[in-house]
Amino acid sequence: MEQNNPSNDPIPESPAVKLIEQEEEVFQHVNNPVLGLKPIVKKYLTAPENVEQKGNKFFFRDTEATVEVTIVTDEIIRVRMAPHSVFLEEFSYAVPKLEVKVSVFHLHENENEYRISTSTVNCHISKKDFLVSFSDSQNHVTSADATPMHWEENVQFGGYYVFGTKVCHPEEAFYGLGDKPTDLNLRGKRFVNWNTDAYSFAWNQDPIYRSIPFYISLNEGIAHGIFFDNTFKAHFDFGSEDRNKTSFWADGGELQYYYIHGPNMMDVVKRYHLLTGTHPMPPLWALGYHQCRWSYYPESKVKKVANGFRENKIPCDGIYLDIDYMDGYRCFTWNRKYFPDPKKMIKELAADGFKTVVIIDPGIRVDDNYWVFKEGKEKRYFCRRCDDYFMEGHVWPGRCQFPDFTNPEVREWWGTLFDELVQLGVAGVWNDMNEPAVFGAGTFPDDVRHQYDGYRGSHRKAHNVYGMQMVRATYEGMRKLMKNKRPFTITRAGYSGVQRFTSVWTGDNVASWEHLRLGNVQCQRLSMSGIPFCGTDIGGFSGEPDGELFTRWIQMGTFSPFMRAHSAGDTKEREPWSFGEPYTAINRKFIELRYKLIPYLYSTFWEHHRYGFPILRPVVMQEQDEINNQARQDEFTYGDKILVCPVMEPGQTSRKVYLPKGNWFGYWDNELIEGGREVEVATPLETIPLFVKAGSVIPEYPVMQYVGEKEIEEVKLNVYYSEAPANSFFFEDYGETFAYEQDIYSEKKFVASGKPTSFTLQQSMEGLYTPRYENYHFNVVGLPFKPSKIIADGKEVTDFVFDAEKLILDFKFTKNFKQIEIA
Ligand code: MIG
Repeated sequence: MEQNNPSNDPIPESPAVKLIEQEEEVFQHVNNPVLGLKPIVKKYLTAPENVEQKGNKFFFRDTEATVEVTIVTDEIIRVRMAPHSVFLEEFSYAVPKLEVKVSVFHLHENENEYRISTSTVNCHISKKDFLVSFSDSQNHVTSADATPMHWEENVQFGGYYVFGTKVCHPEEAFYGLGDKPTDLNLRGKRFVNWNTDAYSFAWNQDPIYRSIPFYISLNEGIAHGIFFDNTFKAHFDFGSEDRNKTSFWADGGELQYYYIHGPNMMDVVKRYHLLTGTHPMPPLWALGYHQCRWSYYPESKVKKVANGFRENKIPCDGIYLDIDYMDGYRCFTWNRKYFPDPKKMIKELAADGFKTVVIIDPGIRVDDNYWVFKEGKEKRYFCRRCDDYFMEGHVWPGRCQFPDFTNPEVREWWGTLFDELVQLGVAGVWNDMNEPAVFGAGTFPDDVRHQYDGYRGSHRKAHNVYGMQMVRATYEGMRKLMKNKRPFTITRAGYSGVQRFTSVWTGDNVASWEHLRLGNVQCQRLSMSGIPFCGTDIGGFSGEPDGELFTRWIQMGTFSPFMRAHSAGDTKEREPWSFGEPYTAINRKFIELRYKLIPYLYSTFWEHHRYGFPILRPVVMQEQDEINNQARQDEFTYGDKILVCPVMEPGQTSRKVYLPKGNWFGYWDNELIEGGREVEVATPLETIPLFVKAGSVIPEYPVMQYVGEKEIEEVKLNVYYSEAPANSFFFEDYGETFAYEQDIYSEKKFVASGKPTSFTLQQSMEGLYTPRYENYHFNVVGLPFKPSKIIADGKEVTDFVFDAEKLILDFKFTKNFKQIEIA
C-alpha cells in the first residue's frame, strides 16, 4: 500500500507561520547533532480559515496545516494535525478497528469559535489562535490547549517532531502511562516512552519496559483521558517544566490523540478499552499460582520443585523453564542433556497438575545449521539496516538476527514455530527481551527498517511496538496450534493494546521493601492503563529476600491478577517453603486464599473482558472527588468488592488503612466498619488488611492443589449483609476454550438488600453454560437480627445454623434459586 509521505510535498514558506525561538519553549532536543547546529524553529498552528465536514470528520485549515477532528463516539473525539496538510494513512497497532459509534453531532460556528457537539462533549476550535478545547454538556471545560499544536521539521530523518500542550491546573492529578516506577500520581514529572530493558530498575527510573501513551487527568473531581497514539519515542510532561502546562510530544509520526471524556475515571478506562480492546478470558489455570526461576534444570530439578509443592500441600498450577532448557539458547530447541525427553516430562508434570510454560526470546542465533535461522534467512524474515545489512546483535545465543514482527507474514511464520512445543504439551509462552534488548547496544539502531504491516518505518517508529507484535505472533500462533484452547502468554515489553494478547510482569525488580512498594503501585498503574493481567516477580528478581519480605510479597501477590514467584539464577532457593516456619504456613494460607477466590477473580476478569473495567482499582478511582485520595497508593480494591492493603514495611505490627465510604466487613474477623475514614489495622505476619464491601456476594471454590484437581461439588457464597441494595456478578464457563464468545457461559447476578429484620438475596442468570455442581453453601455475614426463617423460592429451608456471637448464618441450597428471604 502506498503511503502519503509528507516529506515529498513542497513546503510552502508561509508568512503566516509564527516562528518561535527555542528559548521561549519548554521543549528542547538535545540529542540531535544536525538540529543542534541550527536554531530550532517551531511552527505553530495560526488560525483556522474554514471548516470542511466529511461524515464524522471535520477538517480545519490554516495557510499550511490541517487539523482533523473525528467524532468517534459520544464521548471520544480524535484530533490529528498534519503540518503540511497531508495526513498519514490511518493505521494503528493499538486501535485495530476504529469503530465509530455516534448518534448525533452538530457543528456550530460563531464569531469566536467552531464547536462540534455530541450529546455529552463539545470540541471547541478557537478562530483566533486555533486552540482546541473540550467541555461537557454543562459547558465546563475539561481540557484545553495552552498553546496551539506545533511541530518542528526533522532534518535528519524527515517528518516532524510534533507537540501538544494543555493547560495544567493547580490541583490537577495525573494517572496512567503503564509501568512507570514512580508514585501513582504523575504530577510534576516528565517521562519518556521508549521500551527499555531495565535490569534492577530504581524508583523514578525512566523509561523502563513498556510504552503506554495514555494518561488520565483528574481535576476538581472531574476526569478525562488523553491517548496519544504515537509509537515513536514519546514524551510527557505533567507540569514539570512549567507548572501550568501538560505537554506530550513525539520524535516523529503524527500528532494524533484521542480525547476521552469522563467524568468518572472508571469510564475513561472503559472507553480507552473501547479503542484498544480488552484481555481475552485467560485459561482458568493461569489464575493459580506460578513458580518460576532462572532456571530450573535439569529435569530432575524441575520434578523436585513440582513435588515440593505437592508434598508441602501448597497449590501451584504453572512451572516455568527459563533459557537453560534450550540448546545453546536457540529458541525452539531443547538441551537434551538436561531434558532428554521433554514430552515425557511435560506429561508427567501435567498428570500432577502442572502446566509447563517456556521462555522464548526474539534473538535467533546466526547459525546455518539451525533450522529456525535457515528458514528465517531464506524467507528474508530478519530485520535489516537502512543499507540492507542485517541487523545483528549479541544476546544470549551469541550473534543473532531478529525477526521483523511488524511483518504479518513473519508473525504468521513465528506462530507456526511453536508447533513442536505445543505437541510436547507446553501450555504457555513467556516472551522476554522483546524491547528488543541487545547486549551492549541496548536495542536496535534507529535506522533498522521494519515492514510495519505494509506502512513501513524505521526502528524509530517500530521500536515501541516490536515486543507487542512478537507476543501477538506468539499468542495467535499458539491459539491456532492449540485448536482454539486458550493459550497463556506473558510479555515484558508492550505498547497500548498489548492486553489483547497477553499478561505482563513488571520485569527485573529487586528483593527489597522499596520494590515491594513499587510493585504495588506499578500493578495499580498498569491496571488503570489498560493492562489488567499483571504481576511482579514475587520475592524480587535480583537479591535475597528474607522470610518476612518473601511472605509479605506472597501476600501482596495473592491479590495481583497474575501471581508468579521468580528469581535470578545466582540467588538462594526461592520456593514458598524455602524459608521454613512460620513462613511456609503463612505462604500456604495465602496461596490457598488465592485459590478460594479464583471464581471471584475470574468473574472480575469477565467484567474486565466484557465491560472494560480494570481488575485492580486504586482508591482514587472509587472516590475521585476526595482530594486526599489523589495521593493514596497503598490500598486498592481487587475487583470492586475486596479492599486490600499490602504490608510493605519490615516489622510492621499495625498500619493505617483508608476505607472508602460505605460499610465494610473485616475479612478475617467479620467486623463491621464504617468507611470514609482511616482505620488502624493490626498487621501480624499472618495477615494483611483485607475488607469486603457490605452487600457483596463473594463466590469461593474449595481449596485444590491445582485448578481442576477435583470436581467441584459445592460452591460457597459468602454474602455480606447490607441495607442498601448491592450487585455482584459470578461468572463461570469451561475455563479453557473460546466458547464464551458464543455465549457458552453462565453469568449470575446477585442483588442483596436488607432491612433491620430481614435480608433478601436475588439471583438472575444469563448465558448457556450450566456448571455441574448442584449446591451453594451460604455463609451470610453480619446479619443485624436473629434469623428465624429462611424461604428460598417459596420453600422453607429448615436446616440452618446461626452463630449469634459472630453473626454468621450457615445453610445450603441449590444454586438455581431466584430469591432467598431471611427473616
Ligand atoms: O538477560 O532469561 O527479565 O525474568 O529470568 C536476562 C533470563 C534475560 C530477563 C528476564 C528474566 C529472565 C532472564 N531474562
